[in-house]
Amino acid sequence: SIADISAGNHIATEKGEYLNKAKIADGGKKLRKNWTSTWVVLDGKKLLFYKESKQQALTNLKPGCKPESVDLCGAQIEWTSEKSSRKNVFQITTTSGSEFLLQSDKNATISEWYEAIKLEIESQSKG
Ligand code: I3S
Repeated sequence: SIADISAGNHIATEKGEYLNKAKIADGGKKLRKNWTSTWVVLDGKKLLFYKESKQQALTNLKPGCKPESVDLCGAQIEWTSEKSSRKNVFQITTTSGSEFLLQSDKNATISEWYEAIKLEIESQSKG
């Protein structure tokens, strides 16, 4: 789904949706897996994970309420059936050694996200 995100005079059309997210490594260090439902926005070269709800993410521009921002530049994306017993899981690995699993029970939803993120990563690598 597509969300229109308005920030002052700036209106950007971005892709936003709730996905299940688990961060499994940070800076190369493995983390204990903890799945959470997160509002995810694809913003060009960045993937944004909001802790708050969609509505808060769309309207809340208060300092200190910034989303976790993942740099997709040079990142890798791949489907995985080994990192989780859940279906429809793909993994993003960043150049800084962070690893994220994203999952949705809806096939169409997760495929859309996989393709969108993959396209973004590939468009960057062409310079
Ligand atoms: O790869 P794991 O350790 O089997 O992942 C499971 C754990 O994260 C588990 O939490 P606890 O370690 O607190 O039990 C989660 O509840 C499970 O959902 C994880 O497995 P799945 O297959 O759902 O990713």
